[in-house]
Amino acid sequence: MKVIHTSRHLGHDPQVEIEASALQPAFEHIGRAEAIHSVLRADPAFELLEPDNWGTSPIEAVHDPGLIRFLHDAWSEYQHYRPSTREVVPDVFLRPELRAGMDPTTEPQAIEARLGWWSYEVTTPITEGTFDAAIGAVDTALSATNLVLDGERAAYGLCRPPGHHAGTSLYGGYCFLNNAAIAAHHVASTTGARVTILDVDYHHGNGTQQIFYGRDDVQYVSLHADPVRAYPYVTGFAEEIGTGRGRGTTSNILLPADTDDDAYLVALNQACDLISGFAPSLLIVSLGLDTFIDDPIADLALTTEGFERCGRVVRQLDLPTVVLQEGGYDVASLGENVRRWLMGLDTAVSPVTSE
Ligand code: SP5
Ligand code: ZN
Repeated sequence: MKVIHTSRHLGHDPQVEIEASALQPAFEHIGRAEAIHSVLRADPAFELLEPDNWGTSPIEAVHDPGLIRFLHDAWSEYQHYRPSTREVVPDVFLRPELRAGMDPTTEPQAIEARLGWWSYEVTTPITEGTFDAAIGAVDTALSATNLVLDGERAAYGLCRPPGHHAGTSLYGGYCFLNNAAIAAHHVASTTGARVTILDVDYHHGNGTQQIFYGRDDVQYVSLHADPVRAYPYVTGFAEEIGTGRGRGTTSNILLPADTDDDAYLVALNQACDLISGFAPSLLIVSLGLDTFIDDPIADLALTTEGFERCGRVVRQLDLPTVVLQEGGYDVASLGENVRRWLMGLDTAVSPVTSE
């Protein structure tokens, strides 16, 4: 299987995170992608390739140009405000309720205010090379997608930073630009094909859902921890099914704490039935491995063998498939978990006995 990877992700280098009200080492860090890269590089079944440069127009087709401009400027502009700041984070959130009953306002000028205009939380810092890394992750997604459009049955994009929490005009949840959404829109808009995004990250992909909520050409199916207990808390409920012409093209399947391999596979088969019903021409998988039993910020109980079974279930859809990396924070197992998921998907990678 062909794998797209770029070292540009090294520019995004957060070191600390406030989690559960305490300052801790960052969960989303360089070592994650390095771990996946070193496992795949060591297996001759995978061929590693660099992404092409796609420029900003596929990004502007999905995101507010103001968000892209802000991400481009933020780190260097913040240096004028506070020189030598390593990781730039908002300390104020400009919620619309601040102007309740008044006219809505536009993006403020001060950099410390613009942070709180475009972001919704504090765990997604901007470091010196974050913008280049985020662009590299989009290029990775588009290049992997292009391999599949050119006839590969499957390809994997080792995207970092991840993307599924980033919305049209919003970044957060370790995500800046929505790699999977940009790839899906690129396919739908350039080929007219119907596309499904299957999101198996532990967390609901609020950004991806928001971007396609009113559209009927891109289906969004997500399996995730029940937002009653899990981040992002306000999206991902079962009754969210899309709106207008998009009604019925969003599906959320909620998982209880401690869901194991067998229970997860039941839910994944349900998701696959919904995908078969939509009959897309291409599948994009938002692959998060934070459903793993040892993940430090999650509470499901999938195993490494379970991930290979998941890949096999998705293979039965028999669709051209682009797999894009999202979350997964148990770095010791992350590379092997990705490898086994991809082995399950691709018979060419490792012959799998029939079910
Ligand atoms: C791409 C992705 O997986 N983003 C996830 C962002 C989650 N950030 C907030 C995590 C809060 C975790 N707190 C749960 C406490 C369990 N110890
Ligand atoms: Zn996640």
